[in-house]
Amino acid sequence: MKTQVAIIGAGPAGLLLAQLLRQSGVESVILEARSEEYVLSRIRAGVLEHPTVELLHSIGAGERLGREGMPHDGVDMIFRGEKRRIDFPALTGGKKVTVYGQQEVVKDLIEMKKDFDGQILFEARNVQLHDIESDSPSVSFTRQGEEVVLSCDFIAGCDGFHGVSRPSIPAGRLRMFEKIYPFAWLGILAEAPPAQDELIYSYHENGFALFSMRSPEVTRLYLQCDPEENLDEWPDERVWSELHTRLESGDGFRVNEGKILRKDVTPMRSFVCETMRHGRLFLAGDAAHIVPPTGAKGLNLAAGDVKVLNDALVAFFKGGSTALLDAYEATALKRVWAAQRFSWFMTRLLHKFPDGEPFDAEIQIADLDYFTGSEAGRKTIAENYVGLPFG
Ligand code: FAS
Ligand code: PHB
Repeated sequence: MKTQVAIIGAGPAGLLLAQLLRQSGVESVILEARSEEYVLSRIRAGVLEHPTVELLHSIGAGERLGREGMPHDGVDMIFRGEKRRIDFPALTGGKKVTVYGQQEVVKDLIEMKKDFDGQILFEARNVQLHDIESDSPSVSFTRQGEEVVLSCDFIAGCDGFHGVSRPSIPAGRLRMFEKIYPFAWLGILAEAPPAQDELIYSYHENGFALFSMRSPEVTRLYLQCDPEENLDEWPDERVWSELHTRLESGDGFRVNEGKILRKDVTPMRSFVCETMRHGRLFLAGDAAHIVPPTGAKGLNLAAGDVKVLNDALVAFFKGGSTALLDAYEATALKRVWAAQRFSWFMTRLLHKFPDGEPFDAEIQIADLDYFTGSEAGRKTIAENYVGLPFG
């Protein structure tokens, strides 16, 4: 097999890159370890930034998003029982975000790739990268019992945090940074109409809580919990009781209860691999970085990476220039660190730190009061939340 760009991973990064490359007539093959059913079943991000929405529309992936996506003009933040709103359009010259589940984005992009050239090979096992320091790299894998070799000009490592691409870079060349948080998120998906139209982020003495949604019928909710939390100790009754407690704000708001369809624990870390390029291998998305979801940045950061990578690959294939390829790391990392900063800022602002000192907790309250109480503070949250420009 031969292609121009071998893409490892059919998550948002890999699928979006394939669609962007197609617009410029660049061929790609996506190798995905899991089945299509599994990929489509993963419940992850929920908020699309303004630039991500525009990018999806620009590649023709915005039709269902336009119909089913829920535009949001702001978020509420609660602390000490008081609810304050961040008005996005007023603070960012009209920008907003759109709530549209990551699995819906993935579904739309899989359909587009299948309709175009069908070059998404699901259940590609034992993927291995070869000769990434040469001008003729390749990828070997097993599929339907057959050993296959895919020759290519470039490899895009879009295979997430646990993928094979980052470890394919010589250890001595990897520049990595990591911060592990002393808490996790217990997330539920509930068959219950969202009790209000906008998201709520809540700082509470019991711990952080987030009210979000997926559709007019489905509510998405998160509770700060211990990283080693045992889900058996969280029966539905306890989950709902804790959510009501942590989201209380004296305005009569109360989440609607319903059948819990999913319950899972997501650990929290900040991670950056600054080596986003090695030879003909380019990393994008979670393969290169992880953010705590408090800033709703993970999926959107992946979109930013692949926009920059697409422009660099197209410049090479169409004009033979390597300038943008050589600048990929520096260009992508500028936005990566800006998103890391905001995600850390929101995480530090809103979570209860188990070993924090009383002084730190008072500073958190003072920070919440300032960043939600002053226009300057609200503006810094709004402009980061709706999304910084790509590239
Ligand atoms: P992904 O991990 O989505 O995709 C990588 C793909 O590569 C997967 O399909 C995987 O099966 C495949 N793969 C892995 N190894 C492979 C191999 N060896 N060979 C072939 N294929 C391989 N972000 C938010 O903004 N908000 C959230 O609420 C949020 N919640 C999250 C919850 C969880 C449990 C997780 C894990 C992440 C969450 N994220 C959230 C972050 C998430 O949305 C990521 O940022 C986003 O999926 C990044 O997309 P990709 O880089 O494409 O990586
Ligand atoms: C979600 O809806 O899954 C979601 C929303 C905002 C976040 C994180 C997750 O910051």
